[in-house]
Amino acid sequence: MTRFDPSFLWGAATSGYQIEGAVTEDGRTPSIWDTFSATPGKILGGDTGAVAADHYHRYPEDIALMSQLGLRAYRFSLAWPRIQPDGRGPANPKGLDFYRRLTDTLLEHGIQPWPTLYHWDLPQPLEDKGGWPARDTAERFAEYASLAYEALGDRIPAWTTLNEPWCSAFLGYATGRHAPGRREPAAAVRAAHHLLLGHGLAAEAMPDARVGITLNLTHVTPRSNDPADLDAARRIDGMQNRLFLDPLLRAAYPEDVLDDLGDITGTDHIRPGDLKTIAAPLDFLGINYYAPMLVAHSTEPTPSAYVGSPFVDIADGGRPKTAMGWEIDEHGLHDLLLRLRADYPEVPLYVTENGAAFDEAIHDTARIAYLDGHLRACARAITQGVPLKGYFVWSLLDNFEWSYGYSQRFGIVHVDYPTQRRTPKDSARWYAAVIERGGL
Ligand code: IFM
Repeated sequence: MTRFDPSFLWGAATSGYQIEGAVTEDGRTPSIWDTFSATPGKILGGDTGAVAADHYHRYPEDIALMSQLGLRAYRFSLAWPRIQPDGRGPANPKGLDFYRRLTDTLLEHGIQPWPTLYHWDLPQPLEDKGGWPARDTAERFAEYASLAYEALGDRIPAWTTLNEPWCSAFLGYATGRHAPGRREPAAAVRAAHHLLLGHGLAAEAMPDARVGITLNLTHVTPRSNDPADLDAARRIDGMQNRLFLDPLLRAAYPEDVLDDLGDITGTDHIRPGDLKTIAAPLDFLGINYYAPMLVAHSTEPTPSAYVGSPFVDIADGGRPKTAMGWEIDEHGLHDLLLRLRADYPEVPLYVTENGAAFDEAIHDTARIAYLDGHLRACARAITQGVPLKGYFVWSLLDNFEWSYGYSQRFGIVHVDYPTQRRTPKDSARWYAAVIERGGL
């Protein structure tokens, strides 16, 4: 049997806009995702998060389910527009009350609450003032963090500032695939910096808290040893991984990436002292891993999220794929974990998301195989000295998968949206057994 240490933290993850619904209740105001999903043509099928999995009302039932599955931790996100509806100023007591009830119920069931402060739902008034490309948003984020920390700090064992700032910056402001849907490469690069700065300022605003950040990282391989392919892979690794890891863990942006981006935006938005703020010691690093990337040089320019690197092609590695079209390769997770250990100062690691969408309803054997493979990859990395302390499956519930609407189901628990009935899939039962025996 592949065993994990008894202290290994077994969890599942969700996020606010993807499951809560109740978007106009108790003083919540629109976020950029409400605006974006109300814009025709942005979301498959015209879906929105207005009702989602109705978790805002059904959280007691959902927590009872988590308890039956034996989860030790639950990763969720706080909706900024519930807590601070204008994105500035005083907290909305009703918004905080919801998260107090949620965290208290989790604690009553012996489940650690792991909130993320920002999982993409920027209050619309802040986007109207410039969004993440504007430096002020980083300051506002720290103010919001301090309100959340003041209200909930006594019951939270670990805070995550941001989820996947790469997506917020480059899908939100470069490709426009995500809210707010802007296509402004230079703004995207500034957004990336201000997100990191917001992380650092928020950490400062939560003294004594255990604080980490979650990045969506990948393992990048060049398609060949041809110098052009090697350069393409360097660029993608730079934009996807090192643009975030280096400032956080080495207090410096990678020079080669700054060079790649030089013509796009320059570095004036990076002020003296910013990198010191960003690189304040992390209590943990969260890793969201789904798929590896095989990268090749392309002779034709292709617009993509990889601002400054148009001549790259994300190649098909020929492996089986999930319903999202993402290649399945657990070795990528193993190699990524070892790379983090080799290239960066040691910091406790958590896989804060890993999972897959498949077109299977309840008998989800493909998901079980995916999770089993990736957990084995984690176990191998741990035996090789990687300080991996926990794993959160994405996702607890089927939910609103952003621009794909409800067409993609990542949950280990099936949600029948018309009735909101929850049914644990085979993978949920399998995961519960893994947790109970502490291994595979
Ligand atoms: O659903 C998302 C989540 O919000 C962030 N990480 C990736 C997941 C699957 O696409």
